Parts: sequence; C-alpha cells; structure tokens
Amino acid sequence: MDRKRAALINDLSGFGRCSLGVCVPVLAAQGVECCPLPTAILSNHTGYDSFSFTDFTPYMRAYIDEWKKRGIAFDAIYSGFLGSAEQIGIVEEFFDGFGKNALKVVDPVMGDDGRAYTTFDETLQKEMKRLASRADVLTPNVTEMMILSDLPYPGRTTLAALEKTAAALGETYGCLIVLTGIENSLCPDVPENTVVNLCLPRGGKAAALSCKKAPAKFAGTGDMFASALTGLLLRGRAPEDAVRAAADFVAKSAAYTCKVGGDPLDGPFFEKFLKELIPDDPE
Ligand code: PXL
Repeated sequence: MDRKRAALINDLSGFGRCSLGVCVPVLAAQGVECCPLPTAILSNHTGYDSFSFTDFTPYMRAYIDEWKKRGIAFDAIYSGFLGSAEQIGIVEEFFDGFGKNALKVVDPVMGDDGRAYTTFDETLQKEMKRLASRADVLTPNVTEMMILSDLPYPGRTTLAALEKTAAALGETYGCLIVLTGIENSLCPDVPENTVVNLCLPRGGKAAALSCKKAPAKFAGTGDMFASALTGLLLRGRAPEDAVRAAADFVAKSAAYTCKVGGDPLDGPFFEKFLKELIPDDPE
C-alpha cells in the first residue's frame, strides 16, 4: 500500500466523539499515518453543559519546531477546530513550512444552524477566511459558507442558490468545495428524510449527492465526514466518489446509533463501521 502521512490540527476532546478522537481512527483505518497537533485539550466537547478546556496555543510552536528539526513531510494537512486568532496564524505558518506538497484540507469549524459558535467572534471569522483561502479542499456547512461569503444565513433557500454561492466561493479560493449537511428545513427541494452534500470540484461540474438522514442530529459528524473525505482523497478517489463514500460512512454510523439508542451528544458509534473504510490491500 502507498503510505501516506497526515498532520491533524484539531482539539482533543476526551469524551464525546469529535475532533482528534474521530480524525485519528478514521484516517488510520484507511492506512494513513496520523500525526496529531492539538489545539486544545478538553474533558469533553463544548456541546455538553460543562467541560474543562486547556488552550494549547502557547505550546504549539515548540511542538512544531521539533517536527521541523526532524524534517517530517506530510501528504496532507487537515485543520479543524481552532480557538484563537493566534492559533489560526500558527496553522498558516504550518502551511508555509509543511504545505508545499501536501493536500491542505480546511474544515472551517465556526458554527451551525445559522449561528456562529460563541467562541467565534468577527475577528476570528476574518482570520478563518484568510486560512480558508489557502485550502485545496474546504468543507463548510451552510452556516460556515455564508460567513465565508459575507452573506446572511438564508431562512429558506434552494439547492440551486446554494450551489451558486458555493461555486463563487470555490472560484474565489481556487479549491474543491464540499458543502455539507443540506436538509429539507433549509431547502424544501431536499426530501424530508435526506441530507445533500454538494461537491464542487475546481473547474469541474457540481454534483448534489444525497444520503439518508438519521432521525437525530449527532455531535462530531462534521469531523467524521471531513476525516473520511481526507483519507479517501489521499487514496486517489475522485471527489464525487469520495464525498459519496464519506457521507455513507457517517449516515450508516448515525442510523445504527439511533437504532441502538445512543445519545446523539456522545456522537455516532462509528467504530463498528471503520472496517468499511479499510482499503483492499493485496499486501
Ligand atoms: O465537532 C466540532 C467540535 C470540535 N471540537 C470541539 C467542539 C466541537 C463542536 O461542538 O465543541 C471542542
């Protein structure tokens, strides 16, 4: 198997499947060597009513300098949850130092359901725009796409209108845009029990890819999706195919968790489905 190595810039939430707790197993299952660069260490993700939070910003540069000393090279750099403007700057420096031959995937984690996360003020939004402009692959949800596009969140809209905004963003940033999690509550042209992900390859044709919607909204699904997508793209899968397979992995995990009565806040039981991501490898 062709060996690939990825730097994963994200927080470590000890409980509640998300961020590094999801990225590492999902990429490792696909044969990718995972090198985590933590941005913060939390007891559990911020969706619970309390959590401990240790900001890792003061330690990140010394950590990265050791990687530089060792001359480590990466095939992919994937960034997720970032907590401060300084941290976004550190990721930009990381792209400068390690990004030359790496696929740069930015999941611009900033908000959901029309609201920016409380930690994400306007300064941070501006910084995130700069980082997003460096990406090869950008995986916003609708809220994040609107923030990146300086547009208000639509009450109701159509797939065609979202595609137009996503295409303009892809044009501005010169990258593959995967717009995630479009549902009927926002877009009446999406069927009730369906989630659509829009895949807009750079200079290519847009595709609206549907999968089954789980009856509950789970934490961590964005991280599961972006991690699976990064691995699939690294393995050479075409964007449309990679989006379909990543969405299928998330949808199956969520449906199973609903069936067995898991708490959506704890994230989908994806562990059972990791085997489906393992490549067929003759070696
Ligand atoms: O899944 C996104 C995410 C990542 N990291 C932390 C979070 C969240 C979403 O709530 O709280 C710490």
